[in-house]
Amino acid sequence: MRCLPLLIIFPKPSKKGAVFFPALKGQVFTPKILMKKLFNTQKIHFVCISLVMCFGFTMMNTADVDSVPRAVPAGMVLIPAGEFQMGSDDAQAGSDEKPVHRVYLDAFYMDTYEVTNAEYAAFLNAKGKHVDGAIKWFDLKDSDAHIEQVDGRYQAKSGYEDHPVIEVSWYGAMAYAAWVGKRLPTEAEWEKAARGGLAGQKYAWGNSINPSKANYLLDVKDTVPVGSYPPNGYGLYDMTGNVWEWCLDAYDSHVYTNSPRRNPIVGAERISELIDNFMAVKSSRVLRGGSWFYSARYLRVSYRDRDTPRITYTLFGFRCVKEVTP
Ligand SMILES: [Ca+2]
Ligand SMILES: [Ca+2]
Repeated sequence: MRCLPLLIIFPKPSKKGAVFFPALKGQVFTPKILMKKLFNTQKIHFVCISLVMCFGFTMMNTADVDSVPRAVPAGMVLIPAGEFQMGSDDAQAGSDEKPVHRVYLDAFYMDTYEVTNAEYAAFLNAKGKHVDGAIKWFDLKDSDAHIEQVDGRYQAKSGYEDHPVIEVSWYGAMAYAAWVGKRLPTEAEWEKAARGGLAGQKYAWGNSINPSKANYLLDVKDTVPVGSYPPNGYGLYDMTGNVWEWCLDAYDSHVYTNSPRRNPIVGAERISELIDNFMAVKSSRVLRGGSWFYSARYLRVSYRDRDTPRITYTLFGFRCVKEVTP
């Protein structure tokens, strides 16, 4: 649209270098006659003024477009707005993955990697605690935990700095997300991101899986540093395997039968309402993506797991998203 004003009055090329100006009633000019007319007719003055105004308008409009903030936050990937097919009807799909249905999501940013032990330790140090009242954010005493407390400071255990944090409850994931100015993904956001722009595929890259593509089925028997396997089509790592990832939503096995078409969230009217009151949440929360312990069926992008938000487990971690603001 920015080019339209220029197209309306721009002279059309003609034979032998002559030009045709609609504003001058269809007269045809050679360059020599044109130069003479340019300084002698009021009509040409009008054309010149119009050209200057259109140039200014074009530059102003270009500046508007370029000034729209579109910088992707560090460590995140832009997942574009649009529809995708959520759920699965393949032979391995559970009843809660059906029916396949269309969902529209606004654009959002998603963490490139699962949140690491080093990142989570920084959060615990900032808060000076790993328990909030009676609720554990992080299970420091579990021998599986990869964060320890040394001289009152939290730190990743040696060699586990870049591994995904585990032994973190849903509350602990929510509190971390708020601290970094992000939030957990909705279940729909997680699945769209995991699909990497592909439609109807089992995994983040296609329909087949082997141990070169993801950390699963006890191939390594532990978490691995985030980003150890190839990314999906959106540039996201470990959406399949390594650790299960907490989502924002309550788990509802029947929700796909009447899911809202746009930006669905389960268990609250609005995302902001859920975030503002998250410590009061009691119902099970969705987990996605499978883990290093699980078989391929559970790593499918449409597979839906859930657990109580209080649980801290050796296979559960998370990553965050951030809304795109104009
Ligand atoms: Ca994962
Ligand atoms: Ca535990």
